[in-house]
Amino acid sequence: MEIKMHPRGMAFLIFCLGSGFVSVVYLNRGDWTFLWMYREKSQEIPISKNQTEHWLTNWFNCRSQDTADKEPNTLQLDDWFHASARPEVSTLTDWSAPIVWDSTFKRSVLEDYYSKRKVTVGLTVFAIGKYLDKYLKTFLISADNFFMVGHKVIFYVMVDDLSKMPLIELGPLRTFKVFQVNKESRWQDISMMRMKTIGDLIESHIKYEVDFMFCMDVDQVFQSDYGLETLDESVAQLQAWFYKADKEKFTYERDPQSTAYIPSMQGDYYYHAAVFGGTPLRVFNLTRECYEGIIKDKERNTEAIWHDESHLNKYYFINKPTKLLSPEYCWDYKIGKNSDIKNVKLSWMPKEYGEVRSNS
Ligand code: 5GW
Ligand code: MN
Repeated sequence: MEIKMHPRGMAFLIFCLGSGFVSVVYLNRGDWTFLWMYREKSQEIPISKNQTEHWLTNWFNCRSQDTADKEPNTLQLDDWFHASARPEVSTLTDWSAPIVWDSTFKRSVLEDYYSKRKVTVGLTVFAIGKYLDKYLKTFLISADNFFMVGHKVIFYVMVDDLSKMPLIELGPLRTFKVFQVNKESRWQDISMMRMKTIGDLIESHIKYEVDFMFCMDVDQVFQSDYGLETLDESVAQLQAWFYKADKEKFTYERDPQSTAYIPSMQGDYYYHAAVFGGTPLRVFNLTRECYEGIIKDKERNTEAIWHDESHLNKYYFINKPTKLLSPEYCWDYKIGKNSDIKNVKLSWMPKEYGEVRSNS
């Protein structure tokens, strides 16, 4: 028996059990892992000590590469993010979270990092009542074309009528899972109950299936690549109409009776509830906190001014997001020409409230 300390600090215990096979036991971060490596009996070439070492080193390097590949957060901000690439806009929050604008990221570095890790990204979307007829097909076709191209994606689609699910053919690496949900009678509740349903879905499916996820409104359309640069622990979207506004203009909930209350002159940004994301765990925490806030408000007979969005803003005020997306990631063309907006990745569909909200 030989005991070797690997330069990386792992202890190798090598048992040579006859000439038939070699068994390696190694200590990896406190877990004992047993690996049996068989050497073909027919191979009569004797393996010298040096050869064994060489082979083991190669094997170890592959293994440690493999293990490193599964460790999150080994990519440093400087590796992929150029904060100074867009000097005319703000690219860092005061808690040092990147604000991702077009051309602030090195796509090849991100592709290399996440391809090795074989990430799967989830995307939840609700299409209830007239929103199902009007928006879902366009949303899904555009997401198929532009959302995380080249990576595994699962679309979680919540509808109130399964028979109306548009049967579109998705590209490779994409699948959808369709769920039937009840239609709430009040429209405010359709929007707010998404927080409850998303949390339940994370527990039942999403946490087992994806590494990162987004939750989006259906009344939007992808316009160009919406990629790996958007992935992080906790991701918030800057609301297009407010990204340059002063704090006191933000439409936060200002009534102290509501759990979503943010006092005037406080807050960081006004975030858009049409897009939020992160790891399943972080999104789960967000949806549960928002849902609890919504329920407490109902018990107090109050309702926040912008419903789930007010609660989302309160949540991100308390729990700072680790990444922000510029308004290029959820742009409203109605705002008109704006030189900050270089490349729109997702845009609002025209609001035809008279049509889609009637009888809903
Ligand atoms: C209906 C009437 C008023 C408000 C919302 C709805 C509604 C929302 C609906 O009837 N069906 C539906 O599926 N929704 C989901 O909630 C859609 O995914 C929609 O994108 C999301 C948020 O509602 P929006 O898009 O009308 O909200 P805003 O903030 O974009 O105006
Ligand atoms: Mn919307």
